[in-house]
Amino acid sequence: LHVGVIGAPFNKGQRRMGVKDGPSVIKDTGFLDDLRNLGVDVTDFGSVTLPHPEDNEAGPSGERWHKTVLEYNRLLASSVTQALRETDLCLTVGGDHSIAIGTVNGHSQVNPDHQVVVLWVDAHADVNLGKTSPSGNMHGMPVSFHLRELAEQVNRLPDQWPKPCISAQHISYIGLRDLDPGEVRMIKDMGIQAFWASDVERLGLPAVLSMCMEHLQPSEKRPLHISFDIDALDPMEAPSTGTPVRGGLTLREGLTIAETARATGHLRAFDMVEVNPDLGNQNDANLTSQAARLVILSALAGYRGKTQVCTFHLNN
Ligand code: DIR
Ligand code: MN
Ligand code: MN
Ligand code: MN
Repeated sequence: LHVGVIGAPFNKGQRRMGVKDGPSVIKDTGFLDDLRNLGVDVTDFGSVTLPHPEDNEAGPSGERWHKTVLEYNRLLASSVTQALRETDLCLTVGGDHSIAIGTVNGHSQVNPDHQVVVLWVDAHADVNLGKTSPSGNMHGMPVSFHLRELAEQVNRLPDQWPKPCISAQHISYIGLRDLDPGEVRMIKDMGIQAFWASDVERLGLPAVLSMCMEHLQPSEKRPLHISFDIDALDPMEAPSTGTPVRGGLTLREGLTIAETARATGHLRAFDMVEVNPDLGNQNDANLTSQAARLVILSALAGYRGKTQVCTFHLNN
């Protein structure tokens, strides 16, 4: 496996500036060397940053930093596309979750005959429109930019970037527990497959993952993209994040999601977002960046505590 790694130290999708340091604290865990030691071929593509000063111009529906968020994501998207032309899997480390505007778009640009399918692991649905968002923060909106069903309702850049690239049937959620009223309605109206934290409890994670994979059908022509918001995990295990919500997934469940995605053989892009080392104390920051490291190592190398999980084990 050859992995391309991109840093996305971006924080204008929400109001807590420390999330910009997510990529550096996650890199400081040494996960790049861990991946190499686990036999993964790693190319570090460095970080994507805007070449000009940021512009706080809001969008037509009050989307905060609209222009900056979208311009940043256009740059990021081209890096993701480039990384995927040269490697097998692109890992993007954020930054806030608005960076998934660029990662999913960039992944979709790699091969026009392929349909990207997305597993969104998050306490939140991130499907707000400008007009349904109570906060105006664009990290709560990335999914809306990608959905064909919402194409007419999203405010894009003047040249209409980004174009939608998935339909409602191409995305599943796991871990939901804090949605805005407009988001609940849109998910229901579009028929998006959504497993709340309570569904994981009720049905068990293996059943939930089977239904997700059955629904998304990842394959050569349906490359899998995982967008993993660290706030999907319970704040006991990942406290340093901007919008923690209690009653979340365990780290063990996060690792199982990552391993199951890897075992499909069709995982092509992975986003790790919303680690903010400024929030909480040093121990909180360490817990959170280590949780991110372990989820990444599981997704890319099947690592779980010194032992690489083999496909045989997962299938039996
Ligand atoms: C909320 C919070 N739904 C919003 N979203 C977050 O601002 O749109 N996403 N925190 O991760
Ligand atoms: Mn190669
Ligand atoms: Mn999110
Ligand atoms: Mn979230």
